[in-house]
Parts: sequence; C-alpha cells; structure tokens
Amino acid sequence: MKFHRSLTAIACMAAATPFHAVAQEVTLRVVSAFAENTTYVKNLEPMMQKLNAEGKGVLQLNFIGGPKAMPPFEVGNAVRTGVVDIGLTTGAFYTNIMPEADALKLTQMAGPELRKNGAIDLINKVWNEKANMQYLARVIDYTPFHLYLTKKIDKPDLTGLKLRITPVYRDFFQALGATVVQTAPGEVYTALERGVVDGYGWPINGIFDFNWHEKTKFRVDPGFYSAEVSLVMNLDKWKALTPAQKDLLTRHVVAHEADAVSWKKVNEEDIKRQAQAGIQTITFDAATARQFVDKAYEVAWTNLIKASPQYGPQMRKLFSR
Ligand code: 173
Repeated sequence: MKFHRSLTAIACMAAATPFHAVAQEVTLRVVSAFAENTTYVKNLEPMMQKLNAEGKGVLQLNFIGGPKAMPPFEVGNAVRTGVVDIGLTTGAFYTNIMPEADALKLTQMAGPELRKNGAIDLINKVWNEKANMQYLARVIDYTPFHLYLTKKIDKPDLTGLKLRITPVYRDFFQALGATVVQTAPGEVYTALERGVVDGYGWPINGIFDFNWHEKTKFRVDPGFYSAEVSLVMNLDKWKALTPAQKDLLTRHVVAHEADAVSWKKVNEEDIKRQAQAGIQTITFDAATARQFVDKAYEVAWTNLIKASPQYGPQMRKLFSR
C-alpha cells in the first residue's frame, strides 16, 4: 500500500514538472584552450559574470581553466565526448575531429553577419553532425593572422625557414616553401629561445601575453584570414537544457559575439605596442601583397573542398563576400 502510494506520488511529480517549471539550476563546466591570463580568456570573463548574475537558479557557467587543466588540442574532443560542457577554443585545435573545423578562419565576415546570412546555421548543422557540438558563438573577429620572424625576408618565399604552426598556417606556409613544426601556444617561447624555429604564426593581437616580443624581430604584413575563437558546447548537454536555459545562454553569447567589434581597438593598440617593442614590419609591393593573401585563401579553400566535398563549397559560398 505504502509502496503504491509513493509510486503514485513520483508519477504525479514527474507529470507536474513541465507545468511548474521547477527545473533545477544547471552548472556548465567551461574549459579554455587558451591560458587563463591571456587576452582571449580575459575578454570572456565579463560575459560569464553577467550571465551568472542573471542566471541564478537557471544556469551557471563554471570556468575550470585553461591549458593547465587540459592540453589545448584536446579541448575539442573533451567537448565532443562531454568530458566538459563548453570549450573556448579555435577550429584549428580540433581538426582531428573534422576538417571543416579549420574553415572558420576563412570567413571575411563577422559573427553577426554570419548569423544573418545562414552561415552559422550551416556551421551548426556540420558541428552537430560531425562533432556532436552545438556552435554557440564566435568571440573573436576583425583579427588577421600574421607571420612573425626572427630573420628577415624580402619576398614571400619561406624556403629554408622553420616555422611554428598550427593547422591554421600549415598549408599556406608550406606552399611558400617553409618547413613547419606544430606546437601549442605555450611552447612557442622556448622554441624561439632555443632557435628551434625562425618564426611563428599568430594573430595580430596577444603576443605580449606570452612575452614573444622579446624574441620577435619582424612581422610580415599583410595579415591573412580572420582569427577565430569560439564557444562550442557538447550537443547532448545542449539538448538537455530547458528552453529558458537555452534562451539565457544564447542571449549572452550572441550579445558577446556582437561585441567582437571591440577587437579592432585592441588590435590597433597591439600594432603600436609591437612597433614600440622594436618589431619591424616586412611589407611587399601592392601586387605581391595581394598575391600573398590570395594564395593563403586559395591553398586553404582548395584543401578544404578536397577534404570536405560535401560542405566545403557551401562554406565557401556563405563565408565569402
Ligand atoms: O596560432 C595558433 O595557435 C592558432 O591557431 C590560433 C588560432 C586562433 C587564435 C589564436 C591562435
């Protein structure tokens, strides 16, 4: 009798839950592929604080840490499998999951525009299907990558140079004749110090976070591509959120995505600071500069479309002006 009564009680509670909106607060674990003290993480903190203030009783973000907590190239897989809920990372760091990951650098449009023209819907389709991820938002925009060197070049010929890369730069630098070695950001300083590499690829901002300016003599202009750092979430975890939780999370990350225009100012300051630190710019004549940038895109799109004949062409169409 007693047993029956409690079963009935449980059944009533289960039935009542959706109507009373008594869903429990959920805490999502966030891990970063970039170090805690760097520009990309600092930029995220105000958003997380705002979300947590508004999300009491609904949803909280718990920032676990950066590369000390998890190696950068493993963050994507940890999100895919649900070891963590949300990753702050870049597609180049999880090309082991799918080749499309590294295509996010190839867009010439900012996040809000990609949202409007359907590119983010396409990204989500691919990320859902191939990586078990929900693509939440792009948090860096207006930021080209550059080649930084310890040796001078006078034309876009990298023959004889050994460069630190990630998948972002691999095909392009190799196409220009370089020998490449992949490292996590945390290993670049030592590689420069020991003369293991003659330079590295990195965005226009952030080199001071790692003190690389101490070892950098030249920056090659122009930059190329658009540095991408995004928030990605385990898809099962995303699907398990209530509509209210999804709404809260979406509102905050999309607002943050729209704020990415502030990177323009950060980048101007870093350009000045690089000059003050004695980093000289290597420039090419206008035609050579254009060829350099065109080559970067051409090499990357050709390889992406080869690796992903299904989605590569669609991405190219929606990512390009
Ligand atoms: O150079 C890198 O480590 C890299 O691929 C990257 C991508 C986006 C932002 C910063 C660095």
